[in-house]
Amino acid sequence: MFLGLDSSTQSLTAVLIDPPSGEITCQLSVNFGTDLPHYQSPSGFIPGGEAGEVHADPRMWLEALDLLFMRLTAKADLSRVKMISGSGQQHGSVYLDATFDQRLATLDSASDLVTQLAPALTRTTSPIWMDTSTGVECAEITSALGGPAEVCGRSGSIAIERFSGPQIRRFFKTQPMDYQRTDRIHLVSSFIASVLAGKSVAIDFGDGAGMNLLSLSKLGWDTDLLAATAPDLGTKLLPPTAATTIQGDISPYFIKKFGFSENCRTTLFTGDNPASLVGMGATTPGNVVISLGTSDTYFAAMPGPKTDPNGFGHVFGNPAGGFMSLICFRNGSLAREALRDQLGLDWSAFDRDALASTSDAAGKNLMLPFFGPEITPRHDFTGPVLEGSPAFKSGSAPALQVRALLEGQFLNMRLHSQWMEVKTERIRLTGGASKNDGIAQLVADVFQAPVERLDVSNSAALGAALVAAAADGQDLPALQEIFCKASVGSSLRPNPTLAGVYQEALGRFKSLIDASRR
Ligand code: XUL
Repeated sequence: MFLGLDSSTQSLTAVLIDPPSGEITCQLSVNFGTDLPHYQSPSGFIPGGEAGEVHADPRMWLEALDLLFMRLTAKADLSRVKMISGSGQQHGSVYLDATFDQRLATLDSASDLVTQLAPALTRTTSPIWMDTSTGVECAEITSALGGPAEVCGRSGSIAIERFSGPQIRRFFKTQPMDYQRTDRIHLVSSFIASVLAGKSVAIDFGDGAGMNLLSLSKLGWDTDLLAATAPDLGTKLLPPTAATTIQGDISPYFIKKFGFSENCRTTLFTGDNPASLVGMGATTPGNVVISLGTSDTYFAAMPGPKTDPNGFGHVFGNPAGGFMSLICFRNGSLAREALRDQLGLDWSAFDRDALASTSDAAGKNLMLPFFGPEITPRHDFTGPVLEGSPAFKSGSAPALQVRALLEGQFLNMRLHSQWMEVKTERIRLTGGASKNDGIAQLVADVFQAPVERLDVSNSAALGAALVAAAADGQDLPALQEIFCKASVGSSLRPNPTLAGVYQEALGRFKSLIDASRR
């Protein structure tokens, strides 16, 4: 059996797979808010941070690991696990002193992880991906490198507030003494991987690319970015490596305490988005995952390290080899719900009926679907922009607005993923709104690609379990065929007669965006 772990914002999840039977044997989570209430982090982070700071308590992640394994022992025979891999919420960073490795090497199974490892923390809390406090540091790194295009061309993203490099720089500036006594900096992923391996292990290319420090062309730390971020940073980071790299045997702590076998080995961990790419069965170029959530995300495998000339999208390492894009759209469900409430519609009217009753209007009216500031494209929109018939613009035909909003969201995704230059062959749709057949059909029509939906619920932890199996020599595409199947009856084909309609609408949509951002 192979075990995948995902340490996400709100929970730590385990997925155990048994490839010979094709079964997910066990799925289990520890919820940080409800299971570990003493960290006072109901949603996984410490509430009330100032000036855009959003931090989490790394001790909570350690305690969750002990608790998760304790619960797993009641459900599964952990001595059968051959390999463990995992993922973590991206960008979060953990700061440790020179005692960390010694502590890992001598963990006592009679005690717990928090008691033994917390004294090594040089920063008691960890900034996570929701943190927006590093605008100044982003500007400093950008100017040291000579502009955003340079940072993006090298690292796959312009300097971004939540990315670990700007966060490390802020730590160095605000707590220089603590920075100085920091011997090792980990991401959430490599921190948990290190605990399991009983030694500090490297950051992988998937999560490492979310730091504004990794050179995509060299797949090593970029010395200029390191220098622009903080002094001696290169000595505090291990050289980055592929996620499938085996680290060796699991730490004796876990063998003694939870009954893992002495032959159980562990790999590097990766970011939750790269792991999801694996768990959604989308690691070969041509496959795209669209996740419809509070914010919408679009991620897709890419053969080479191309970067977004506009600097909106991100490029990370693909755990299966090559690269992947991640493009976030802030106005996802936020915009869908805003329009629904504005028009006083319920969900069924919002989706199925509105789309079915307006099929004649496909691609005719345009809406820039931004109810507030957007990051793709980056602009402080104050409300949607409408162009089309008087009935549409006045709001007297609400169904037309629903159609234009959804079309606008998917045209915007299509427009802002063109820089990847990868033909979309199949879209795997996930997230709340993906269950809706009308919306799923619209995605197929706008992209002119088949759309599938999956039964997978913990795609990052499943992806990690598949990475573990792949590291053990199993064939990843064959495993994905088994574990990442489209759910029965969920597949939709595009309507080819709409190809020209949406191609033409895309051009008008782009002109409207360009005019609105001027
Ligand atoms: C990606 C990002 C989030 C985190 C949290 O850039 O910030 O998706 O990985 O899950």
